[in-house]
This record gives sequence, structure tokens and C-alpha cells, in this order.
Amino acid sequence: MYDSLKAKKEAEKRALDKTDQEMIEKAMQDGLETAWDRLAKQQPQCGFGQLGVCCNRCAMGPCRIDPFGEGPTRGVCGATADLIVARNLLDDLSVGAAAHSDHGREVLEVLLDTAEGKSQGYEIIGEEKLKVVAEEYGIKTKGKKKEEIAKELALAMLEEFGTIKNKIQLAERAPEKTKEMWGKVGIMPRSVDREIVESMHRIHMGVGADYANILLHGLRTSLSDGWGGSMMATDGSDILFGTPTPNTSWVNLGVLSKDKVNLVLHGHNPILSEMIVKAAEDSKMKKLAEAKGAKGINLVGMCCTGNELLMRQGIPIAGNMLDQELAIATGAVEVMVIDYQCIFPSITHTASCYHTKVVATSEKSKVPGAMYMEFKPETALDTAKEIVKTAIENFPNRNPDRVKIPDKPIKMMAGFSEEAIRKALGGSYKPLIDAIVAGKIKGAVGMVGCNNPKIKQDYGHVTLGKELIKRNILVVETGCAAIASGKAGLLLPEAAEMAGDGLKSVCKALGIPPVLHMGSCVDCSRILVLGANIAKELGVGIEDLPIAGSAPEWYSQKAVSIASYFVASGVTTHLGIPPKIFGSPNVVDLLTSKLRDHINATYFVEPDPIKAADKIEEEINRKRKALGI
Ligand code: BF8
Repeated sequence: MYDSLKAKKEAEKRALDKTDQEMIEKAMQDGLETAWDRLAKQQPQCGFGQLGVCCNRCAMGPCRIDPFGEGPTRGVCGATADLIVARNLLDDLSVGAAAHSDHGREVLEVLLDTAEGKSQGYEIIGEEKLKVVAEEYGIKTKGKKKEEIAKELALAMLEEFGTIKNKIQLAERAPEKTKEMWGKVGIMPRSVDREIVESMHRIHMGVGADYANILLHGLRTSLSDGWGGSMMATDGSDILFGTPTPNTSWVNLGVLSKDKVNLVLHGHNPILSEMIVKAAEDSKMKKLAEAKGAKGINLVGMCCTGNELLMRQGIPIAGNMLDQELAIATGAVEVMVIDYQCIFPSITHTASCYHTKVVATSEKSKVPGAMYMEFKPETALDTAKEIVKTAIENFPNRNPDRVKIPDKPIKMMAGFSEEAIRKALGGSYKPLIDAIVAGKIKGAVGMVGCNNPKIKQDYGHVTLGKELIKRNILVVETGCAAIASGKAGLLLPEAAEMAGDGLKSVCKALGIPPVLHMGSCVDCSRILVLGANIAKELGVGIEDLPIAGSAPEWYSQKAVSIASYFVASGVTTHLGIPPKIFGSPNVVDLLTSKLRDHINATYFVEPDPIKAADKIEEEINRKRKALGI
């Protein structure tokens, strides 16, 4: 029996945001199973798995090591806890790097098709960025049509995935000192695919038993993501759809409309969703929606596809990872379009409780129970129109008695690409550097990553974000972290009132929020470029800057890769959820301490966001001191 008081209390435990709480209650009332329920059903979760000492790689296993030293200390092959933990971590990291990079490859393939006139609906909008990147690749741009440059550039970038040059061009954006550090440690990325394939090789039974050597390759693989696959995804998308500039939009589940056809665009890659934006503007579609009794078409984003559309088009965003089921629970979603990554495999099961149709669009990411409309560059706009039409035709099936939409979306600012930040500062980082040297801004933190039902939704992001800005630490964000801050009102210039006096004065002078939304998760590469450009202007390495990273609520393998390329780039990074490494004290010691001697950065784990802020501030002060400021 539904107990409204109990549901309210439970909702308050599960999520920080009131609109999310409201929808969690509705989901409970509707008898809908969500990730929180599934987590509860999994308790107690396997202790061996949590410590990372379970190995299921080969047919001699599965094996597990007794963390208390009373049972077996080696698997059947002879692997120790150190090796098993290191291999498992490299596995997770490489899966994450592969996901980001494969997304990047698809963007570049569409860029190439567009340059060759083979795609439908696309054009090259980011001409300025096209020229900048082409020049980095040594491609002459003078007197050439943008399509010619784009073709040469797309081919050059696609070649990076399997290049035999033993270096990735975009990694050249790092300061000399940082690159020297990579050379010394032996982690300069050689190509995107090579590092990932080599990871798969290295985690095979019998390929290396040295945990440190395995983890070092993990750092190299992560760099091939951050400075390779992800950066190519960002740059390719900027070239196709334009480099983001600051805009104002709306966030939370309240962006869904009571009287319009709602389409939720969920996943990561902007290539199809950008076409859906175009398709929804078609006057025929608008008329059809009216004919079906709707007042129009309402597109909203979810997760990182949502972030991509928000950054460039100002499309409102319904929420982050744990909101995907709650959006459907509003009973007001006609279609949820999915591409790939971070989509619950049970999403069609959730949708089946309402009239919502899930439309899968990627050959890589089919989901049983979903309609399948395959995205192909040459028919992208037709497919997008078909999807919008499907949503419109589903509108009359909505049951108004089962609809509940929270009524207060929150205003937010997004669109802070590295280029936009530089422009806001007047073309150079000098004003920011001066503010840092003067101590008005103590440093900066790149806060990134996911939701995880193991922590109250958004609590880690918002608590840590507020704590950092109070201490005059500027926060830049991507992914679900940025959406969490949006919901909490931190992405508004008015939020500067919550900041310390120094940061407040800088934000007020520039008219910017103290927490800047820099994009989707592949756009963590924008944070790398920001760090690199500031370091270059200062004449130091990224590893010398008073900055840190944080993933307070991470869950995904992609987040492991991001945290690792932050650390490998010299940026100490906080994890709010313990990674599965604690079965090996040696691995823990290497990652949280010994690494500092080699790359001036480590990972650190701290579930309490206030304590995490203390440690981040300590790290920023350590780097300030070393810089003599
Ligand atoms: O790539 S932050 S939950 S949506 S993995 Fe996923 Fe994590 Fe969100 Fe974006 Ni990133």
C-alpha cells in the first residue's frame, strides 16, 4: 500500500532537489521501479567486488582474494590482489576511454560526410574553429573552401585513432613542461585506438604481473581520451554546430510541458539530436502537432546530449542521470530518443508503464522494447522528422489523469566554452591570472561526473560547489555535475552572492556565475585546454597550477577515464565514491600518494563533500605556495 508520508521521507533521502523529490514520490505512487529501488534490492553488494579483488577474466576462474589474508592470496593463475585490482581498474578506465573516443570518431565521420556533401541537413557552422584546428594540423586554409578544409581535417583527425606517428596532434596543446613530464614518466599517448587495444592486451591473463606498470599504461590510455578522443569529439562538434557562447536557459523536470508534445533527447552524441532540433522547427511538424491537439513541440535534453544542445542551442534540460526514469514518471513524455551511454537498460520497461515510446537510434545501442530508427548521416534529417512525427502522433495517447509535472524550472546560464571564457576576459587570461595571484581567486576546480544512487542525488555536487565558491575557488563543470548545479541555482550570476568576497567581485565585474557550465563529459577536454592555456600564459605546466578536479557522485567507466586524465595532466582529483581498489593497499598507496612524486598529482577519496573541500583547498594552497603566490 502506498504510504504518502513514507514516500515523502524516502524521496528526501534520495534526492536534494525538490522537483526530483516530487517525481520520486509520484514514481512510488505509480509503483514504478527506479535505480534507487534496484540498488536496495542488491544489498548487500558483493564485498569482493567492491574491493576490486574479484577476477572473472578467464575460464580458470572466477577467483577472489581474501582481503583479510585468511583465504587464498592468489587466483588460479597466480595473480595477487595488487594485479587483480590494477587489471580491473585498467579495464574500467579503458572502457570509458573507448566510449568517449568512439563518440568522437562518429562526429568526425559526419564532418567528413558533410564536407563531401554526403550528409543530410548538416552544414559547417564553426568556420572559425575549423581554421584554428586545421592550422594545428598543418593544413593550409588560405583560399580554400570550408568544405575542402573540413575534408582534409576530418581525414587527419580520423587518422589519429590508429596513427603510427606515435603521438596525437591535439596533445601538442599541452604546455611544454607537462609534455616533458609525460615523456619522463613514459605516458605520452601514441594513438587513441592503440592505447585502448593495448589495455585489452595487457589485461589478458599472463601479460605482465606488475601492478604499477599496468596502472601507468592506464594513465597513458586516459590521456589518449582526454587529449585525443574526447577532444576530437568536442572540436568536431564545435566545427559542425558552432563553438558555444554564453546563453540562458532552464533546468529541472519542470521544463516538460503540460500542453505541448514532449521529446526528451537522452544520451551523448549531438549529431542526431541537432537534426531533431531542426526537424522540430519545420512548420509542417508544428501544424501536425496542433492538429493532434497540442500547443506545439517541446524539446528537452537529458544527460550529455542535453548538455550539448543546451550549450549551443539553449535547449532546456530536464535533468541528469537519475532523472531519466523520473522524466518518464511525469506521464508527459511522448518520446524519449536515445543514442548511447548512461541509458538504463530498463528504460523501455519504465516507459511501458506510461504511453512513452523509446526510440533507439544507434546500431551500437539497441534496447529491447524500443522502436528503432537508425541514424545515418545521409538520411539524418528524414529520420529526425520521422522521430518528431512519432512523438506528435503519440500525443493523443497521453493520459492527463496520470500527468504530473513540477511547475518551477530554474533559470541557468551555460555555454562557457574555453573560447567564450577567454573572450569574456578580454582575449587573454591575464585578468584571471592577476586575480589568482592577488588571492581574490584562490584557484579553480573542475567538477565533473555523474549521479550515483549510492549518494543522495546532487548532494555531493551542490554541497561541494557551494563550499568551494565560499572559499573563493572558481568552479568549472561539465556533465551531470553541471546539471546538478543548474538545478540548485548555482549557474546564475546572482549565485555570486554565495561566493567569498574575492570571487564575488570578479564574477560581478564580468557578469558571470561562480560556477561555469563548460559542457558535456567529452567537453572535459575544454577544461584541459583552459588549464593548458593558463599554464602557457604563466610559463608553467598544468601540474603547477592551483587547480583540482572532483567527481563527487561518479559512477561510470568514463568518469574513471576522466579522473585519470586529470591526474595524469597534473591535476589532483577527488572522488566522492570509493573506486574498487581498496583490496590492494599497494595500488591505493600508488594512486593516492606515490604518484605525486612523478606527476605532482594524485587521486583522493572522500565521501564527505565538506571534508573534500578542505582537502581540495589544502592542495590548492600547496600549489600556490610552490608558485610563490
Ligand atoms: O557522460 S556525467 S552519468 S551523462 S558519464 Fe553519464 Fe556520468 Fe552523466 Fe554524460 Ni558523463
